[in-house]
Amino acid sequence: MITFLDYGAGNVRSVINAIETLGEKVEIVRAPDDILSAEKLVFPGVGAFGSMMNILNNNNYVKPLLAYLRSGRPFLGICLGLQALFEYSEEAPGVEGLGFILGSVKRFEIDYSVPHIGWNGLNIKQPSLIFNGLNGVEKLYFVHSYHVVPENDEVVLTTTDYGCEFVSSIQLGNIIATQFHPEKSGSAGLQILKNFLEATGKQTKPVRPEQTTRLAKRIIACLDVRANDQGDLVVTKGDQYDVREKGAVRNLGKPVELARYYYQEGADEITFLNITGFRDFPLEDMPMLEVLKQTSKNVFVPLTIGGGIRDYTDKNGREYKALEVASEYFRSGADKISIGSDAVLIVEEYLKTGKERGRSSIEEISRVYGNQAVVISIDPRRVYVNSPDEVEHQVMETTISGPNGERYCWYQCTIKGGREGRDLDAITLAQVCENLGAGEILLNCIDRDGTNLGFDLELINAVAEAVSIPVIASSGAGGAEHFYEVFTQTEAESALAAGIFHRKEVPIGVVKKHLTGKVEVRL
Ligand code: 1PR
Repeated sequence: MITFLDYGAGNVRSVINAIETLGEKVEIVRAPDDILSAEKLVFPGVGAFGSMMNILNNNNYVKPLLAYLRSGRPFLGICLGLQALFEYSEEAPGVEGLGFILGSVKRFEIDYSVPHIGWNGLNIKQPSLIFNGLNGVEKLYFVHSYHVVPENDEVVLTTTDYGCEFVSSIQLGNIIATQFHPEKSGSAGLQILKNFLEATGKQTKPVRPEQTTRLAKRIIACLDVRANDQGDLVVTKGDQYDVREKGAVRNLGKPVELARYYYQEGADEITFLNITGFRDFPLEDMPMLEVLKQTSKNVFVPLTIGGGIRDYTDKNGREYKALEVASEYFRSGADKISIGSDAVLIVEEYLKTGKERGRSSIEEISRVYGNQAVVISIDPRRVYVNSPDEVEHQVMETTISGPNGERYCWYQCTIKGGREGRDLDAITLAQVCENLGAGEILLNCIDRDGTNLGFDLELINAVAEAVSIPVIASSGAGGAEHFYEVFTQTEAESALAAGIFHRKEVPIGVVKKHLTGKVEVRL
């Protein structure tokens, strides 16, 4: 029996799913005494340090947690469950951590994109039973902007390199805590969890040949989902966002089955976009929540969900906040949510008033769940102009001339799935969203979507240079060479494709094979 500390934020369902897949029963902590009587405690933390400590304090969990840790019984902390063990965090000045381990939690001060999102390796510093069955070259999934800095090196179990060498897990007797997410790290992560749960293996220290670890470029499979004319939820795919063929919605398969298939094929992440979310409210459109619940049962890589994340008033006049919608998605198994149309409206309002209201969906969701959980999905379209002075937007020179020989263009933001163009450019949108708390940009391109012509490198470079959060390149992949192109000619951290995967033209394995030896990937 595993006792599970769910303090109510972020996606803990995947951890439960992973533990149950490994044949263990999970009991959730309902009262402080449940912690004291636990035999094995798992504490997965997702979200923000300040709100986590508030909840632990309000529930009177701090004292029993410290008593449990001092008892020396097995403990596994994940992500914030590691950071909570320390004295304080720069993320929440003035808020005390558990202080079980001397040291603090610091924000990354590096030239790389922050948050550190993706699959990275481990420099193993001491033997541990959690490494049984691993060969040391595995990559694990990280998503965080802060890292722990222990005062005493003896607790360091692994380090990882990302602009600096940071502590990626600690071990103190039976207490193990990781910055990476084993439950989101495919088979390697499941092996680590299994080793912890069984606790029978010997202490091992696999040796990795390379000197430093490297973050892999991520390959993401995207599933655009909507109900077809018969009312069934299907994966569809548009050509420049038009998903109808001979009048009917294109049906490329069932969302849960396809997601499983891509996980087995080696996708580093899976994104679901509820493409009619702008008109159907997700909390009324329950099938999408069910898709997430079913998928997260046996897909152990990160899941992002987008579509319809905004404030909403239903027919009976009940008001819902975007935060409630996001919370429901997280509870159903999402690791990140993506905001499309609402982000455009938020930025327009911000530019008009020049003020951060603190109450937009981006701000509220990132405050509770952390920046890393908030992705902004941009649906831009090229607009050609003859000179940069023609419009008050961030205009760029382009090598792909317009229909009348124009040498300049700007990227117009759209809402409602590309149906409505707005007076806002994609670069400004990305910059403002980063300031408001977004952690990642999903950069689509309507002109390239479904064309197989390759990613719009000019757009990706312009946005990636304008922000310091990671950018996911999307739209237009037609072959493995396009992934090589986007990873070597732009700063994109990951690349997303839909059509070539759904039509089985280029399997994910072929893309990774093509990149191996040239671009760092997770094999
Ligand atoms: O506006 O917050 O409700 O979110 C709606 C979400 O649905 C947005 O993220 C928006 O991008 C997406 N969406 C809306 N309509 C469509 C459509 O296609 N008609 N799909 C749509 C966007 C674009 C990509 C696609 C890539 C790769 N899909 O995600 O998967 O372009 O395609 P490719 O590899 O085949 O070229 P909100």
